[in-house]
Amino acid sequence: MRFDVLTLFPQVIEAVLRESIIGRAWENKIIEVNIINIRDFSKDKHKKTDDYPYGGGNGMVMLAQPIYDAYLSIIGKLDYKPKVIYLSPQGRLFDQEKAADLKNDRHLVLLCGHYEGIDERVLEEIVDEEISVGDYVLTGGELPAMILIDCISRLVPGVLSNESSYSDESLYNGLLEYPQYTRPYEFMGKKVPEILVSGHHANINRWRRKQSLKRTYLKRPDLLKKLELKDEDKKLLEEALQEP
Ligand code: 4HQ
Repeated sequence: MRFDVLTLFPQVIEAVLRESIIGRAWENKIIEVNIINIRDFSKDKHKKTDDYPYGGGNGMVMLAQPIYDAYLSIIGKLDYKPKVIYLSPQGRLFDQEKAADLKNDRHLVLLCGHYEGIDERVLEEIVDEEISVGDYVLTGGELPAMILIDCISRLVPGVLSNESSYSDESLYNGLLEYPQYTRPYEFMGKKVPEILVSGHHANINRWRRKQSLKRTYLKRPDLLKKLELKDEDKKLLEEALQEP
């Protein structure tokens, strides 16, 4: 999986993605990340990357030319066209399903805007898809781009240490995660649920499934409505809701 990020803040992207699990995957070449500084493609003697909006109004608009040339510097070396994504509140909302879908693209170019936005003409020219990470306004597309990279990368085989670690977790199966416990056995007078120390794995799995169903029903009923529950799950959920 390869990501190219077009940004005015390359150090921000670099600093965040070099850390932790994604940083290790990058280091180990399980994923490839190229961070392209749009400013490097400015033809202006002051390295200007934005200008006042035609028609007036607040803020600045990013220039088309440096973005277009940065894009050409990527595709010039390729014999295929990577998917170009513009992070914007106008895009379709990003979710786990979209992440799984984008993983199949193998090469994504993520365009991060700042200020009031980007000259529409370069967007029309290079952008394949607009994606939003939520219905709120940010100062730039860098955080959204990193959300996509983080979320898609962890689906790439070898990025998470344990292959199965994403397959049984929250939202992958459309449900919320069951509660987790670690040592000590007792904290603030509260003991770990007895079943988890029983060593009976079939019962533990049943209990976890039940907790996932219950939590999803209580906290995110909207997620549950998207699923077609099997009879077994319906029974578990009914049981769960009768328990204190
Ligand atoms: N912005 N999801 C405005 C976002 C955003 C979002 C990024 C702010 C683009 C120009 N991007 N710039 N929400 O709020 O993706």
